[in-house]
Amino acid sequence: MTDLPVKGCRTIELQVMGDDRGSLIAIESATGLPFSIARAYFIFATRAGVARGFHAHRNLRQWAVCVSGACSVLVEDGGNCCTVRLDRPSLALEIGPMIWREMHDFTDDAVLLVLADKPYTPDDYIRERDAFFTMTTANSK
Ligand code: T46
Repeated sequence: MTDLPVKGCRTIELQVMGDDRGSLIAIESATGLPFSIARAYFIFATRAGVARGFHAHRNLRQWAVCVSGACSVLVEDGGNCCTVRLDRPSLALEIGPMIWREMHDFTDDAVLLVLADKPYTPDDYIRERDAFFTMTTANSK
């Protein structure tokens, strides 16, 4: 696991179990997932040049894995920012609460699998960047 300069975010190298039939990766608490999965979704067929996200969550933890192809994820905590290129199925990105995220540079074959610790809750989204920064600044005082 590698902590990122952004609070509550880290990358995790997942163990690949391979044999002469191919490869398999398991994600569960025993392999480092720090929450119970309440929801899984995946993003695919993203059109060329399209970026997604542009929001934060008040109270959500997620792991994102690009199980096919590649995409980039920008994460920002209100002070620090970094971009992770998810380019292999063995690399997971953990995104904690109160993190602004933007996903971009999807390859044609990208499938971004996301595991979340809560059900879909529209009220949990912070979609205005200025409001996000106001909230993170207030929390850091
Ligand atoms: C996130 C990033 C990484 C649902 O009905 N249920 C769901 O669980 C989700 C995630 C979405 N939706 C609906 C809501 C919208 O009508 O699917 C549509 C697309 O969702 P959204 O525009 O929020 O997608 P992204 O790619 O901007 O963001 C998603 C997640 O919403 C978000 O939580 O962290 O992926």
